[in-house]
Parts: sequence; structure tokens; C-alpha cells
Amino acid sequence: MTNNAQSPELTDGFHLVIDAMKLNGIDTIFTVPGIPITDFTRMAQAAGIRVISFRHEQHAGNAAAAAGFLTQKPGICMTVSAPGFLNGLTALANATTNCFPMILISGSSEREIVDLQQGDYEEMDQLAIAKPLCKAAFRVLHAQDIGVGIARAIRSAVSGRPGGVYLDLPAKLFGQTMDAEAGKKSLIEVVDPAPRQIPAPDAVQRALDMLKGAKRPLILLGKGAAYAQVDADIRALVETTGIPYLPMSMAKGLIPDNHDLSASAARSYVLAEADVVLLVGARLNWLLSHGKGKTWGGPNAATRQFIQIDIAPTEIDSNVAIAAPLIGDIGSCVSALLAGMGANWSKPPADWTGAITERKDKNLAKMAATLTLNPSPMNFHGALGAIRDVIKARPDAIVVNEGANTLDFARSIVDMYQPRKRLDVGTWGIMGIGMGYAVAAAVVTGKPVIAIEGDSAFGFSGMEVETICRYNLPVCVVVFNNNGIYRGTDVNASGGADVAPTVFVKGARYDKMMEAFGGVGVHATTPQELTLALNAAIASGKPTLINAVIDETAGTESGRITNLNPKSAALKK
Ligand code: ADP
Ligand code: TPW
Ligand code: MG
Repeated sequence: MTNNAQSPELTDGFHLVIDAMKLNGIDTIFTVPGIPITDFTRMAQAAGIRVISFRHEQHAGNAAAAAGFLTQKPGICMTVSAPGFLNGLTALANATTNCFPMILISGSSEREIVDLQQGDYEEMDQLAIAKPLCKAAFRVLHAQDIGVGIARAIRSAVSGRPGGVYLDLPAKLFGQTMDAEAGKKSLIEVVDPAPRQIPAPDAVQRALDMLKGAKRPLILLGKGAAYAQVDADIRALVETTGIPYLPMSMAKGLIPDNHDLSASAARSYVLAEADVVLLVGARLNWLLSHGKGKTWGGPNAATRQFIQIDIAPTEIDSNVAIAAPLIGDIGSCVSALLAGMGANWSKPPADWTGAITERKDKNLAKMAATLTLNPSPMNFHGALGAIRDVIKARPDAIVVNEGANTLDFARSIVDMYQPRKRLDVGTWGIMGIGMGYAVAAAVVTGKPVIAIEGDSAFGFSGMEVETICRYNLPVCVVVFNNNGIYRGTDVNASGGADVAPTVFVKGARYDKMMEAFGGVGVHATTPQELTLALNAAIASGKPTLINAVIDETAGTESGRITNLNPKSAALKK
């Protein structure tokens, strides 16, 4: 037990929280200090916890969420009361939406004053506000309950479907003292925080029977499958069955994207044609067109059957009927399927796999031709072709990706070869995750990080380049600078002096932002310059920002989700 509270026989709230964290293997905190947690961050650092201090709580929160996804341990974000708490809340809600385990711990003002609305410093009923936006929310009022509070927060974050948890710690709690020995006894080391959930044998058999009867089977891998860290079994499932698979964007690399059975380059074909679809840790939400409509049309639309592996039973039938739900943790479900398959599982009919290969080859050839065009000014393909080759040579590098065109093109052009190497805007398509995710990826893995950022997307978290420089993290940010949101060519329809809402300062030099804090800034106008700078950044491990100048006419409105833009009824007439 840390023992520098007021008296050798006493401990206090500060130290109990720190000791509870250490007891549970929490070694990093992402934070912005201030009343009432400033001393906490100092003491945590003194006690050997890594404290990464940000410039804005949203990015500290995003870092915690990414750390949770990468490690299966809840990422910890710690903030001050009211405004700091609210800044962290977007990240907490986003983590919950994406099923990433994190804990937002916020200091709060005095309950007696808050509840009577007497106007305390940073007064806010934080617990009530957090509750609907996360998986669970707790408040600890007494020092002797800190152990229970931390244990419940950890369990809630990582067990079952992972998600965000809010833990409210009033300022007064930190200074509360209690007997050191009793304090030590009050702490809980969480045993088996994310218990395995074994699927029922009849559910396994139902899934196997359905898969066996399939003529045009397809496996869809989602980020739940990446999170589960059972990479070898998932690869064995695909290879043993010989079933073509599609990775959702954060499941890219779980099996190398250049694998024979990857159907990514024939995506629309396989979604339309498949007769039995096995979902592994992927939800049938908007990213999969809700499992219906044009995307899922084709001759088998009426009879298509879904098998869904998920840890959350209520996910089943959320959009379409699921014929074979398989409820359990992905590791247990996949190994049960493998065990049930036996040695002579017959591979899918050759007309199915052959038709996919044919389309793949055609689309890949088309893509290769586009990538070699190299127009000037540089377009998305030129720049991403360069990044694609660098990643191929450094498959251990982690890619962070946000933007619209910058996101959609990078997802299809930049192949991934290892699991959990791609972090992006996820379920919400949220902008602003860039620098937070990049910091977390660098801190928890020590691997090179390449953040592929639209110029708009980068702006949401751009100030954190100072954080990247301060901790000297091996992060290379590539800003795809096309002078605006989607493109830089919109005009103000009124003819007034203001530029259009989607247009930024032309020819901005984002590279200077990194230079301002001692990092390396590069202005790149060709794929060759980009390749050189990126390789240098990876070799040196120095914080780098490459301002990649992209043709401002090259992008399309909303990237690939133009169809989700509401149309003006007046203009349609
Ligand atoms: P994607 O966006 O890649 O399609 P989603 O976030 O929509 O992925 O889906 C992830 C799913 O994985 C969630 O429904 C979640 O409940 C599930 N999941 C997460 N971890 C596990 C696990 N260890 N075992 C089983 N299911 C899991
Ligand atoms: C929190 C809306 C979606 S994509 C985008 C915005 C503002 C930026 C696109 O421009 P960018 O990319 O990054 O320059 P590119 O290559 O197409 O030019 N606020 C939040 N989340 C979202 N999704 C938005 C706004 C949006
Ligand atoms: Mg842009």
C-alpha cells in the first residue's frame, strides 16, 4: 500500500483509488488535470502509473477507449467536474456505441450543494447525465467503498458486451481518511473480469447444420472478432470451412487482406448473392445496410439465412430474423464450431468461390491501374497508393483513419496484414478520434502509428500534436489536405464574401503545427515525397506531420455515404 497519507496508520481516498487501480493491473491513465484531480494525477504518477496528460478531455477519453479495444483492459480517462466531464462524455458514449471497454472517472462537486442547486464550483449532477450514455454508472461516497466502486466499474466495462462506464468521485472523497490496514482489506482484485460464455451445444449444432447446407456461404468478421483476440481460431474457421469472408473496417488484418478467401474486392457481389451468412462480432446496423434492401438483394434475398455469433443475446433479430443465433464469447463459439466440424468438412461449391475470384481479380486489376495513374496535383489514390506500400513493408504499424473521402478510399486501398492494426471512426462515423486513438495506440503498443486524416477530421483533435511531441510518440500524421470538408471547391450560393461552409483556408500548412512543438513537418505534393517522409518518420520514430496536398476537386460529397444525405424537397421539384 502506498503510505504517504497524513499519518502512517491512515490512508486516504487518493491512495485508495491508486491502490485499487494498481491491484487490478491498471497501468495508464489518460487525463486533463484540474480541481479536484490535480493531486491525484501527481500521486498516480509518483506511484508508477503512466499518466498521459492531454489538451482536451475528449481526446483523453478517445485514447482510453482505443486502449480498451487494443488491450481488453478498461482504458481509464480521468477528468475534472462539469465542463471536463462533459468534454469526456462524447468519448464515453462513443466507446459504448463501439463496444470498447473504458471507464470515465470524473471528480465532482459537493453533493449537498449540487442537489440543492446552490451554485457550487462546476456544479452538475454528473451521474444522472452520464447514465443514459454508458453501460453503467456508479458513485462512491465513502473511502471504504472505493474498492467496490473500482471493481464494479471494471467488471461492467469488460464483461459481456464491453462498453463505457462512468465512475463519479466527489472531491470530498479524495481527502477522506481511514485506517490503512482496513483500507487495504477493502480493495478488491477482480477475479475473471470477462468470464467466458460457453454457447449451448444445440445452438452450435443448429449453426453447423445451416452452414453445411449452404451453397453460397459468407463469413462477416466485425470488430468484435478483432477485440476477442482469438486470431488463430478465426483464421482456422475461415480456412477449414473454405468460406469466403468480408472484414468490417476494424476487422481488416484479422486475416491478412491479401488472403485468397478475402472477398473484400467483390463486396457488393457477395452481399447480394450469399445464401447463408455467418456474422462474427458484427452488427447488422447501417454499415451493413441493416441486412436488407438493395445491398442484400439478388436471387437469394427471400431465402437468405443468418447465423450470428455475439455475446449480447439482445443483438439477435435487431434488424432481420436470425435463423441461428450463437450466443457466447467469440473464442468459445468459434472453437465449438471448429470442434463440431470434424475433419471432413466439405468446402463451398467451386462455382461460388470461382465467381468471387473472377470478380476480385477484375476489380483488383482496375484498382492497380488507378493507383499507377499518379496525376498532378496528387489525388486520393496517388497518396494512398504510397501509404499502402509503406504499410505492406511495415505490417506492424497501426493505422488510425478518419475523414470522409480520406476514410473511404483508405479503407479500400490500404491493405492490413495483422489483427487490431486499424482504428477508425467506427459505428458512429465520428470525427475527432484521430489524435486520441493515435496517442493510445503508440502508448500501449510502442509500434509506429500512421494517422491518415482528412484535413477537416484532423482539425477536431489537431491540438494534441503537442501531446504527441511532449511524450515523443512514434506517430506520423498524414493530413490529406484538399482545402475542406469533402472537397475545396464549394461556392457561397449568395455570392457574399464568406466562403462556403465546407471550405477552409486554401493551401494551409498543417506541417507547421507539428514544427511548432519540435516535431518534424513535411510538405508533400507527390507520392514520392510522401513515401520518403513516411519512411523517415517510421525509421526515426519522431513525431511527424505530413501535409499531403490533394487535388481539391478530387473528393465527393460525404465520400461513399452520399445516399444518407437528406434531399431538399424544394430542389427536387
Ligand atoms: P463492426 O462495426 O465491425 O461491424 P460492431 O461494433 O457492429 O462491429 O459489432 C461488434 C459486436 O461484437 C457487438 O455486437 C458485440 O456485442 C460483439 N462482441 C464484442 N466482443 C465480443 C466477444 N468477446 N464475444 C462475442 N461477441 C462480442
Ligand atoms: C463529430 C460530419 C463527416 S466527415 C467530415 C465531417 C465534418 C469531414 C470530412 O472532411 P475531411 O475528409 O476530413 O477533410 P475529405 O477527405 O472527405 O475531405 N462532426 C462529428 N462527426 C461527424 N461525422 C461530422 C461532424 C462529418
Ligand atoms: Mg478534406
